[in-house]
Parts: sequence; C-alpha cells; structure tokens
Amino acid sequence: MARARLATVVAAAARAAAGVRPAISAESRAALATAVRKGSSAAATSFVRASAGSQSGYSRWLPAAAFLPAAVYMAQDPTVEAAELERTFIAIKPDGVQRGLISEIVGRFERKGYKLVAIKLIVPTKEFAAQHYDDLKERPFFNGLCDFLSSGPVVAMVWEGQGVIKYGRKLIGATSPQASEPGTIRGDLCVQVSRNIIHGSDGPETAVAEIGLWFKPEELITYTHNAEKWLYE
Ligand code: DAT
Ligand code: MG
Repeated sequence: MARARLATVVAAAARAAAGVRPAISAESRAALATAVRKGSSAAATSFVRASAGSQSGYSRWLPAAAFLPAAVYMAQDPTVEAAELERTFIAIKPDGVQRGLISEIVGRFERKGYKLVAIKLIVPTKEFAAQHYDDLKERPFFNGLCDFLSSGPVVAMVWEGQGVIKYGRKLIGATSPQASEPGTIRGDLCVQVSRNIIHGSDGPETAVAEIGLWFKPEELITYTHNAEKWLYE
C-alpha cells in the first residue's frame, strides 16, 4: 500500500453496496471502489470474483456481480462521494510566489477543508526540476520548464484529505489557463501555460513519488485538525 495512502476510507459507493451485499468485507468493497474509480472495470470484476472465491463459487459470484453496475454508476455520478483519505504534492511555482499569490493559493486548499501536513520554501536546482518533470523530458518545452521552476523560490506542500489528489487538480484547473474554468486557481489567477503558477500531482502514484522527492518522511506532520470532526462523519 502506498505510503501516501494513510487509510482506506470506504467510499459511499461501497457503503451503499454494503446495504445490498453485506456479506462482502469492507476491505473488499474499498478495493472495488478504488478499482472502479480508476476506470478498471476488469479489475473490479476480477476482484469481486476473487472475493467470492471461498464460498460456493457460482452462487456467490452472481450476487456479488449484482452490485457492480451500481458501483460503476456511482463512480460516474459526481453527486455521489467515492474518495479515499490521501495526500498530494502541491507546489506554488516561482511566478505564483513572485506575484504574491501564496496566501491566496494556500487559502483555497485550506478553505476547502484539506489539511496542510508539510510546507517549505525552496529554490530547486535545475537538476532537481528535471527530476520532478522527468515524464516530460521529451517535450520541446522541457528545458525552459526546468529553467523556470529553478528560477526562484517554490512553495512545496503536502495536503491531505479525502479525494485530495483528484479534487486538488479540480481546484487547480486545466494545464492551460486559457482552458481553465473561472473559479479554479489557474482560471482565476494566470494567463499563460508556461506561467501557470501551481503544480499538483496528477494521480496516486505520482503523488507518492513527488512527496518522496520533495520531502523527507519526518517533514510530514501527522496531526488531528480541529475542523476534522466537522468535515468528516
Ligand atoms: P500540469 O501542470 O497541469 O500537470 P503537465 O504535467 O502536462 O501539466 O505539464 C507540466 C507543466 O509544463 C505545466 O504546468 C506547464 C508546462 N507546460 C505544459 N504544456 C506546455 C506547453 N505546451 N508549453 C509550455 N509549457 C507547458
Ligand atoms: Mg503534470
């Protein structure tokens, strides 16, 4: 299990599924919800089959399969929550720092209800920037991007909350500010793709890798925030 995933919170889809099929364990339901959320219906299907394995195979398989469409439906329905407690890496790039947008950006994550678990101001070397953007090394803008990220202070942060990886990206907006909706950070606060002020991990694996690249384990603070009892039931 990835380090950034502190605990698996059973998703609403799985909770609803529990009402339909209480014989399936919470752990199984959570894994199913995760598989479905990742769009892997094949994985979800095989998981249900496997979890039914110890009982008389066929009769357990059919009832288990019965809630799968509901889980798929819920994963696609934005009004239904299906999120895990997780951590993501967020960075305010040198343009965001120089334009005085630190408090604005931190405030948006804070007001949403996410918990800050690490923060530091750092001027990355170009080599470090290249490591961070390694997946983009074949792109024509890679060199300029690394020059830019290493051109001044960056606010590196880790934020924690249910669904913070995916929803953090929603708060940030599309890569190009021109395509970002008003109300998002990039939609509201910047204009050009190469000066888009903020970085956010794009998935669970990148979140783990980026948190590990930018922070030592002891820099991540685990604590209970007062607001948690009002944010989570
Ligand atoms: P994101 O930051 O939304 O995850 P990305 O990973 O595709 O986007 O690209 C990383 C950064 O590279 C992006 O925030 C800004 C820069 N970038 C992306 N596309 C670009 C382009 N066409 N020209 C210049 N810079 C670009
Ligand atoms: Mg990216």
